[in-house]
Amino acid sequence: MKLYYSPGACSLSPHIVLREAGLDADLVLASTKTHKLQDGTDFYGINPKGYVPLLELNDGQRLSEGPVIVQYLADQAPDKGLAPPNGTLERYRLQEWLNFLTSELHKGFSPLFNPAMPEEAKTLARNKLHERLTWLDGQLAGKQYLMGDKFTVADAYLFTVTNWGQHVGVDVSGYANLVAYRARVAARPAVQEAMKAEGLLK
Ligand SMILES: N[C@@H](CCC(=O)N[C@@H](CS)C(=O)NCC(=O)O)C(=O)O
Repeated sequence: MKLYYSPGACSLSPHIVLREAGLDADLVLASTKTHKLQDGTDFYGINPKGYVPLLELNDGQRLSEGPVIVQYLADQAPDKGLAPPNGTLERYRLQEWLNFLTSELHKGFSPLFNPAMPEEAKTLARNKLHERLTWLDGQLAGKQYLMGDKFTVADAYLFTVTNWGQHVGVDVSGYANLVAYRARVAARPAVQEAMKAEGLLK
């Protein structure tokens, strides 16, 4: 398999999941700014949507959309328990988290990375994110991970998007449960390895 990624972008989530699952994949850097690979190949020719993450399967088929990719990867290593079995209510609970993370948090952060976005709009985006993070912090009370005691693919995603706060003026240090949770996730060997491989940690 191949994972097209950009350092620290939302593709860090499937990257972490690959390592948690013990699966093999080549990492291919695709710039989110130039939309080119390192050898100059136009990334739009590989993913017409132009964004990472993109997973190329061993048979050459390509899968996009982070929340789908992480579930695919989890299902390749069912013994690792990174996603509850398909068809169970718990699987829908996981999807409930993934959908929240992608539409409310991930895409809530996106305007803050856009240099053309007016400051007023950024303030509104930050306020909305704080509303979501306040709720999320309450959900993490008394829990090791989003789904309870077990790390799932949703945790790789939440960790990834909340890393962005420091770069775009969304201070998460006041959310005590989230801070403790982030430290717990950051300490996982697979997370450390993925961050090192992306040059995010020394
Ligand atoms: N809906 C996509 C969104 C992916 C996305 O927003 N990727 C960003 C990085 S976090 C990106 O590659 N942006 C560059 C672009 O859209 O041109 C998903 O959930 O995977």
